[in-house]
Amino acid sequence: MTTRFTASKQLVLFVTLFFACAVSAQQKPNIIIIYADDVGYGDLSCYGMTRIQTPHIDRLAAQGLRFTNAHSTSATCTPSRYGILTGKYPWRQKGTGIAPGDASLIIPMNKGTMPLTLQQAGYQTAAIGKWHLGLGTNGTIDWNGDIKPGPNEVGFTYSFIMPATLDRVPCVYVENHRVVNLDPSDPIAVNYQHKIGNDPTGKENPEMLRIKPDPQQGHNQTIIDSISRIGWMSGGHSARWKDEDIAGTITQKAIQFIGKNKQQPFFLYFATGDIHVPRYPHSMFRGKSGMGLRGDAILQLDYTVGQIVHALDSLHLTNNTMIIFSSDNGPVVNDGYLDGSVEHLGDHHPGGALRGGKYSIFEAGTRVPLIVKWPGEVKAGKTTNALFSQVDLYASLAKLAGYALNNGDGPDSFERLRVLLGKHDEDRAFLIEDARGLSVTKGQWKYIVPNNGAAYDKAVNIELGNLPKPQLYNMQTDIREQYNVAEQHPEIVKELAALLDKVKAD
Ligand code: NG6
Ligand code: CA
Repeated sequence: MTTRFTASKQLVLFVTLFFACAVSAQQKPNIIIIYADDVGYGDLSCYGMTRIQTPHIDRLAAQGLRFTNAHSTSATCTPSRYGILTGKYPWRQKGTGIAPGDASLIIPMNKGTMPLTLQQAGYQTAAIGKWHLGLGTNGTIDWNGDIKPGPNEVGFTYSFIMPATLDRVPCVYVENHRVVNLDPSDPIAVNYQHKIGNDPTGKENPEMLRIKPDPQQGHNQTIIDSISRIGWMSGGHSARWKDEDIAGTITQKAIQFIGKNKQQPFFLYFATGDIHVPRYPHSMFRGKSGMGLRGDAILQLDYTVGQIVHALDSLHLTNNTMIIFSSDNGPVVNDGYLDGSVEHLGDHHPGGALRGGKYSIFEAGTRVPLIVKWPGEVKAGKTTNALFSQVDLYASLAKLAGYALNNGDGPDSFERLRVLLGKHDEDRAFLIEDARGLSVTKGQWKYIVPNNGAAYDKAVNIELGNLPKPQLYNMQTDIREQYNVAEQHPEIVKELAALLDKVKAD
């Protein structure tokens, strides 16, 4: 009798605990960040693109919140990714510029990161897609053995990545610590100083190429999948990716991860290769946009977003999943390959009404699309002009997960969950962006710190915004940064310069 009583009490306790866990697990929303590459402010039809339609991304906006003044921390990829994942301005740390394909891991392992914090809050966490934050330590990566430290050492429980950019060797996927499909008898070697191995290069064998590199920009080293890249690679032939399969491959991995974790909270950092160069989307999209390969890549990106949304719908996860869509930096049309995108651009402005583009301290360098969808919690169809920075996602998502940041973690990340959920339109107190130099935006004013960089990059045809004297723009009346009013408002220049000095000293 006593035994039976105890057993049934245990059962009740077990059932209660089980439901308690199930309920609390359900209460924490899944989080997916879809981080596109080089998508400009004006590149999506919900942000004014008229030449092609991006229905799946537009639907996110129609069912969620669309930001019109959201920024990546930087005008290139590596630093923006560093900023979003660590909640720290990349310019605080040396070596956070565009990373070569054999760079060491630049995210410190002894500090909190967005994925680590979410993991501690009970999430399964995955990095799938483009990494470009370095791997290994001290300049050594064992491509044929365990590749670490990497994403799994900074908070991701699962990773399936392209190590750097699509235009940099090695052109292989790395799943957790290992190159996928590597034949040990054909080991990989990578070199960024000189040629290694016998694989043809773009320089020596241009007749083998499907897309010509721009002679002004290099990209004429080892040929992988009929496209020459930055850097030399030998071996690993069975592991090399096919460019047209990248989007499908990483989307499948993302959907598998979602399916596997459908009963517990998950965080997916899904970094697409689109629309970075070299652009060689699947034949489903090639030639379909009428805008050349860049437009075709936008169509592929949109389709990818649709696939993720569809997977969530079929698994009944839609209502409990927050999707954040954004881009790592502004647009570029010719970023090293003569792929026809310049010729087919026509009247399309990838940066919308904004000046500059990728690499630029002008607005189009970092003001990017940002859309948040979470049915029930985020009001459908709202637009906000709140000044917002991706560096704040870390603290905001930690708050969402019910987890307080440890002291010193995410030092530049402000908790702005209410703005992210569309419950408030408050501007960030100030915004700091970096390209070659730094800029500070506060309220209507944007101050660009004097610097000696080139004003214009001819190879990519982008105004970089560098000037050896102070620049001040009134973003409310002059969103295109046409009229430098620094001389008329020396007190504002002084105030913003002092603000920057203070933030630097923090
Ligand atoms: C640049 C490359 C460009 C691209 C970029 C990184 C040259 C001349 N240009 O250095 O092709 O790879 O780096 O892009 O090498 S990012 O979006 O990953 O920052
Ligand atoms: Ca990028």
